[in-house]
Amino acid sequence: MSGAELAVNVAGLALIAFIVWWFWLSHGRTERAGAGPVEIVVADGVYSPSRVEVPAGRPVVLRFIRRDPSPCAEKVLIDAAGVAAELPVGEPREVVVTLPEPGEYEFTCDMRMYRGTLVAR
Ligand SMILES: [Cu+2]
Repeated sequence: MSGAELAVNVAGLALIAFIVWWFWLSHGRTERAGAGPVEIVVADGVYSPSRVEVPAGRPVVLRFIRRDPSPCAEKVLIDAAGVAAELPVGEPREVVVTLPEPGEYEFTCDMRMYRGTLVAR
């Protein structure tokens, strides 16, 4: 293998590592609800954070910030909490959620392309 080929391979591996990090790891963080609202950005097909820990049995404010103008992102559904909210583009929309029982609850867009999890503890 020549030096040039080696450099190309190393660059390729670095690119793959970056893509893996970007698509899976950078968006896969968990956020724990504190005193204030939990901000969830809706962009590029993912909720960030996509896992949010909330206290069970207490109301929590989720502040959705939609950056994705595509119709796919226009609604957020949290079935377990009876929430179906329209999200305006670029304007924060707060949703109050109370999950009575500990457990994991999904939140999604209308088409279930955007997916996130609320972890009630
Ligand atoms: Cu969608």
